[in-house]
Amino acid sequence: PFLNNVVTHEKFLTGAFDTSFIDTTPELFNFPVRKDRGTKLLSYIGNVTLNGFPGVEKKAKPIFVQPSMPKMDPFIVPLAGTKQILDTQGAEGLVKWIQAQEDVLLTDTTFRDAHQSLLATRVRSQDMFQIADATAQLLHNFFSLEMWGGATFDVAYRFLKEDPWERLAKLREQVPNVLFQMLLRGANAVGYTNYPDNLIREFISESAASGIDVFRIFDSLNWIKGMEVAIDAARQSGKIAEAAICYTGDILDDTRAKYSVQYYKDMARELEAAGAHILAIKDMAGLLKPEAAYRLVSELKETSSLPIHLHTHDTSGNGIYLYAKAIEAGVDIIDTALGSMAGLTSQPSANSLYYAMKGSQRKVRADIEALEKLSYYWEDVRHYYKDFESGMMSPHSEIYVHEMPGGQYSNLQQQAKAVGLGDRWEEVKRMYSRVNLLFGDIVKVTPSSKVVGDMALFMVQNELDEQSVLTRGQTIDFPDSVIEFFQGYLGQPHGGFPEALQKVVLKDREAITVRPGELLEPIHFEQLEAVLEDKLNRPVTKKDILAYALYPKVFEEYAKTVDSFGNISVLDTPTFLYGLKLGEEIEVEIEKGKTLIIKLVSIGEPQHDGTRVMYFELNGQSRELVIQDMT
Ligand code: 3PY
Ligand code: ZN
Repeated sequence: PFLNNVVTHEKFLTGAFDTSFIDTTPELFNFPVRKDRGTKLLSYIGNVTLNGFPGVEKKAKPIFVQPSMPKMDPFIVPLAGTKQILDTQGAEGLVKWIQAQEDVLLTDTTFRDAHQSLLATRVRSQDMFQIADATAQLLHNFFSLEMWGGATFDVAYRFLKEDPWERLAKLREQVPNVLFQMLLRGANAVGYTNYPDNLIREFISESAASGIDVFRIFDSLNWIKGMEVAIDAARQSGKIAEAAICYTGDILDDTRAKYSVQYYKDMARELEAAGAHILAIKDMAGLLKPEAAYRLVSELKETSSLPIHLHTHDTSGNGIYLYAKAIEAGVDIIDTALGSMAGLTSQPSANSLYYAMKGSQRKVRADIEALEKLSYYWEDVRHYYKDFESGMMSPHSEIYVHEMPGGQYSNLQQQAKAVGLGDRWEEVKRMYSRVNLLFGDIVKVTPSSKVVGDMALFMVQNELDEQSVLTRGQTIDFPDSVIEFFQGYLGQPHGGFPEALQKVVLKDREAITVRPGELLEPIHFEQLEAVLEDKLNRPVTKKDILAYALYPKVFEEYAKTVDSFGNISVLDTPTFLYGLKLGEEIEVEIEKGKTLIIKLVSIGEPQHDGTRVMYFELNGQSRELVIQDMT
């Protein structure tokens, strides 16, 4: 399907032809019109300079300080770490090693959840690559780096126009010593809908082969059946299956008996039986109060022999306090972010936790100097992404009431603005907790949290309350995500669906009670490969096919952008987001040892067709480009 010219044609290359073959095979002389890499980069820079970047206020490019880099000796090889334990002793060996540690071990979430929760997932690979060598040395004694999965996979393609697999591969090269961890949404993989089992298996196997060591697997309704395939696939790949219990409600509140300590203990037993190597308590909204953390960790320690890994968000400001209580109760591993990327909707700060626990019985395994050095770097880099900050300025104790996950808050706020409800945000938040109760008090985490958010917006927008939804429901067209949820396509909630509501939402549609993966047609990877090669007119990789299977439209859009602009992930972030100032010159390393020097010389007046000529210098040579001015 892709070009078959003299450079690629098998028969031509092997010489197995007589000269008539050349006359009868005209496609031998079809050559694609290819812009060179330099010109493609200039087109991107020209475009972003004139037209701006989506979600970034269009203004003169700010002056950013050069991020503070820890001074490292480039000849020092990072010390061996947990990665070497897994590689030499296998999953069981690693689990034994965790259990033998007296110290509290840390996971750093800076490369994933921290920026997903603070900066709408927008941190680019470049900013990670710059600090990765130093991270390998300075965090060598960490349990893991959470650096992939969750929303980072689709945001990389969708907004950053970069390949998440390349992020993984390059970081793996730079960080050979610490376990890499990803967040996997069970049967929803890194997406928002259930996928066929063979896609889940292939995705996990390819991720494992590309460098992921720990798969934190959860189901958005805590439905074990939705996690089993992924747990099995992670085990099959020789990696760590970390199965998560999503924490919701309040075990200390007797009026919320649905999510009791017993409920979590039963779940822990089932996850251990399903093959988990580690149990995660995934407190995705930050609802776990300090005393509850003590109680839950203690009880789970009694129930299960697995190590316990605790995750929270610091939205309420109580994060360090609850971690201290969990540490007292014997938790094994804790998720933190580097100081400057911590707090609020992100994870609690590793730096602060270090000091908080100093002098207590159990030590937090970290080097405070190392944490501070890395934190300075991220403090500077965070400025690049200012426009993606949520605007939350201080701890929000109301999180205990609305129960919205850390990563959802700013997203739903954006969604509310987009449908004209920006000034009714308080009402939307209250409605969010009312919808939760209307749905029967469900676990809320991607994608079930999105269903609750969609319904809350829908109800506020249409002036509906619980009563009118039920009485007038037959005449209401509910949002698609709500219909799919009540059809059982995200799985089954604990305690089942509220029947009366399910009836009015579904009308004459059928609901399923089996695992959606059992009903979905397996992906035919060869067929998909042919389709994708045809669309892109080039050979494709297994990774491309997997991304296309997960997000067909997003991947195609991404491929189109790469076709026009080349690999723009090589640009520094200020240039990527703002373009160049007049007279500014930058160096771009497009591959190891190959650097382009790019300068914006001047911008021509707008033409009658809405274009402008932009004058650059590329490695000292003048270049002119015609760019559409869309402002
Ligand atoms: C995700 O699924 O992306 C999450 O971070 C859930 O908490
Ligand atoms: Zn989280």
